[in-house]
Amino acid sequence: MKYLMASLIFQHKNKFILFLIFISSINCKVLHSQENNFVKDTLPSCCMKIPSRFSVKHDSAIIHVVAKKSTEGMVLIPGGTFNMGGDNEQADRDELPKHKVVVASFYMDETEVTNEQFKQFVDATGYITTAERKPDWDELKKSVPPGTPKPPDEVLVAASLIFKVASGPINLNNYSQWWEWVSGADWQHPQGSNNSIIGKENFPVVQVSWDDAMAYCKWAGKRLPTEAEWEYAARGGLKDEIYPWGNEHVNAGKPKANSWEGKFPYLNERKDGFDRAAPVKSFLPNGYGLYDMAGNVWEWCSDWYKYDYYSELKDKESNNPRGPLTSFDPDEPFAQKRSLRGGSFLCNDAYCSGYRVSRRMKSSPDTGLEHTGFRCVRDISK
Ligand SMILES: [Ca+2]
Ligand SMILES: [Ca+2]
Repeated sequence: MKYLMASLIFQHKNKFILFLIFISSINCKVLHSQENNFVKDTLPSCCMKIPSRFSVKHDSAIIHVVAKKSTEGMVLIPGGTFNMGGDNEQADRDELPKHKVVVASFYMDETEVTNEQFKQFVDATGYITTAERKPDWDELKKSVPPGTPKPPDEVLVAASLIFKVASGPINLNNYSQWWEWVSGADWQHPQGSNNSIIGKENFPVVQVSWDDAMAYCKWAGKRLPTEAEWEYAARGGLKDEIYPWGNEHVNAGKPKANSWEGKFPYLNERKDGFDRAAPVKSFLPNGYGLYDMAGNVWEWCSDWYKYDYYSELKDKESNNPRGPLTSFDPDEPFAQKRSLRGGSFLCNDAYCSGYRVSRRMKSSPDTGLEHTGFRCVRDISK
């Protein structure tokens, strides 16, 4: 969501407040009025988006050190065939149509990558994450509408996006009301410079971009899962069910995932015990032994995001699909985006219902957020 660049005009102390009138209006009104063949109704997507940050030059290719290859902390996901895509009436257009997919066996991290694991990577490589680098206007302007003016230097600083609780009921079409661009926010300071991960070694690493996740995977001798692998694994061996544990609603019975109970984004009832991220393994695993495949933090996948990709795969059996060759999100047609899966501690039925196994999310590969992390996979043969 590169459009936010033109909209970052307010500064309060060290916090830059996202002022996304441009974005919100483009997403829900202008695009709608400019409707072309692929946009029939932008509203559902408008109600489940997450923001993106500024571009920086990528340097993940400099990672040469490779950790000792191991499947420790991973589980074997036995290959098979499944129906990929939406399982209930909450399914958005990008989850449809359901289509048959064959996935080969692979290993998958049983948890989201933790702060402790990511620290080992940074200590070994000296890697500097996207959020710790100053945004690069030359990169950024490639992804914004032509003619977008360069923002003032004071907003072109190392920063990232953190969640802020709203004071009361708000229009859920404007996520600038609960996302804030904060100087000093990064993986070691998920909520800004006054916040740290000390004592949270077993929490999922967040504020990491897709580029950061790819760099970690390269170091670890692993890779990011494809969307097909991720969804197949999330289903845990169940067939055509809504959640990793079956069809019982996320808020019914005992807590099954770290989500948002109550009224989003201003009243969190914390019935699951956590108002933000939780330590990994705080809830029961799915049938494959995978934790937090629903909720806690979103997880980057390797695929480009293209909203109508599934329509290319309908009525046939796809063998280990790797995603589309190009990205397209009609909500933000200038931005190239990667896919995210699984939902986060912010998910609820009123907004994204991201804890459903088929829910797809998207953001630009240089984006880090307080509710976004990743986990890795490894091929059997390696
Ligand atoms: Ca929670
Ligand atoms: Ca997760």
